[in-house]
Amino acid sequence: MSSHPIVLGTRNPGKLREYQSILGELGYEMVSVDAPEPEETAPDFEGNARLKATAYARYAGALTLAEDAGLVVPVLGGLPGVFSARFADCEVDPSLGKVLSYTPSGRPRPSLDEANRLRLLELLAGHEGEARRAYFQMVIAVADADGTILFTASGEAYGRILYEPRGEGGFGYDALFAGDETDGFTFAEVDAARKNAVSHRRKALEKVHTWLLARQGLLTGHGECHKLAQ
Ligand code: ITT
Repeated sequence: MSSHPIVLGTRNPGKLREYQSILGELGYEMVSVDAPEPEETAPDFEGNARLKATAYARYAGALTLAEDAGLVVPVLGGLPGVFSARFADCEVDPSLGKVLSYTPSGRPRPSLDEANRLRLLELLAGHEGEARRAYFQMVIAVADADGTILFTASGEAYGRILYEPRGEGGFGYDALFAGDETDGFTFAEVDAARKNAVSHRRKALEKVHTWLLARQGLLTGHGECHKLAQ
């Protein structure tokens, strides 16, 4: 299968690895871009995915994918949600599901990830059973070289939050997330291929793959894909 290069706008090496694996399997080659990190100012995943895709595409001058993702815990009013990557640097009111303030600590990603997991465990202390249900959500946006958004898609993965981390793989909250589709093993305990087969990222990327195929058909004049490509 021939390889099609696509730019991925992310500063997260964990995401890049997963894109390379999932889209690599489908015949695409992911190219990262060393652009300044856009500020994530939107209130929801879709808004942030759109603004990241636009910013990275303009920088790269090429078709670009970017996502915004996070862990949603209903008993915490949806937190950490769009604040997942920087949760430990936020002052929150979990009863309202609100972030009251955010002060960037500037710590490196691995220690921030660990602090994020600890913060989540602290907030869930005393919550049992169904109250520990959670899901990962991700929204991906595809932007054209000039930054115009061409397509968006979302994916979810459901599970529950454990009482302590398990496993060494993955990134972010994976060691705390026992997935329904990984038989209760955490996304950090199963190997990368098993996570990538059922993850929120996989589900959204399958929709992007369908869209890309439709677009290629449209560009080469084959197929009846005009509705998908709008
Ligand atoms: P970019 O914006 O540069 O892509 P980021 O890590 O800042 O990287 P997000 O703003 O989308 O990305 O935040 C996503 C956070 O949600 C991420 O840092 C993790 O804490 C968490 N997260 C998302 N997907 C995850 C996954 O598959 N496994 C574990 N944690 C995940």
